[in-house]
Amino acid sequence: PHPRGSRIASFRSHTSSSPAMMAPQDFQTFVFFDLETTGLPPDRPRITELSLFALHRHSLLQCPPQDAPAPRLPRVLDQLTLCIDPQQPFTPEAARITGLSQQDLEENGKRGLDRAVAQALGGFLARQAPPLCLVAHNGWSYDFPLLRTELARVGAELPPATGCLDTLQAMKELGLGGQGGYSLGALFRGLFGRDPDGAHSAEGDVRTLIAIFLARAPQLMSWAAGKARAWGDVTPMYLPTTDLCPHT
Ligand code: DCM
Ligand code: MG
Ligand code: MG
Repeated sequence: PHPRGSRIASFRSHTSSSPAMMAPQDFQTFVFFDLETTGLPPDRPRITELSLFALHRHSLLQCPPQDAPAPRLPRVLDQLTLCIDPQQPFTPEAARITGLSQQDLEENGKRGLDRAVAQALGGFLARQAPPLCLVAHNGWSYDFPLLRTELARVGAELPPATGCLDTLQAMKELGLGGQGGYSLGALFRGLFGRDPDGAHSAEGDVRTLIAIFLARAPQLMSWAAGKARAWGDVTPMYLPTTDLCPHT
């Protein structure tokens, strides 16, 4: 039933009412992910790096208490990290915080976000025990809409019933913020008393997100069971105006 890899028919919701909510369910796999990009939404950003770590609920619930200052990730996890030529310049701020540049990606022979990326992503997700929930910090406002835009560009889609959990939203609603607020860095500092490693690298941010999630796993997983949204209800960040021809 999953139209993986098929062309997108439309962006309409697959549910007729209550577009933000899915039927409550216990997700088996949580796929933590983060995107690095060329800029912020008004810049119509392109993806420059993506990282996904898939963890089964078994590991998320069995993980021993995290001892500051060295969070340990569960032993059993799958990960996929890719660098991507955005085919457009970075904003100065995006280049500064990520340490990437279009020239650097080009010189390393990186290719654009093509169908091979969509297929790798689809294959990675298909290996995980369903049902799946994607997890991203500020995901509803940034990572999910942008990934949908970029997949649309190459005529690819994810299964519409895939769950989407925004940990920024969840932590706010659950009142789980640190003293410095709800940013990834502030939440990590509140728990572990130091800055996270690898900030603004996709893999670094995912590792930080998992460390935070593990400290609150039962609460966040039950929040996800009732409040995750469906991938099919994610509105793309913007619609690509060019590059829609399947030349890749
Ligand atoms: N970003 C930006 N300017 C900021 C924060 C983020 O342009 N002040 C863009 C570039 C990052 C992307 O958002 O690659 C994702 O942010 P983060 O590294 O927090 O995941
Ligand atoms: Mg991010
Ligand atoms: Mg990041």
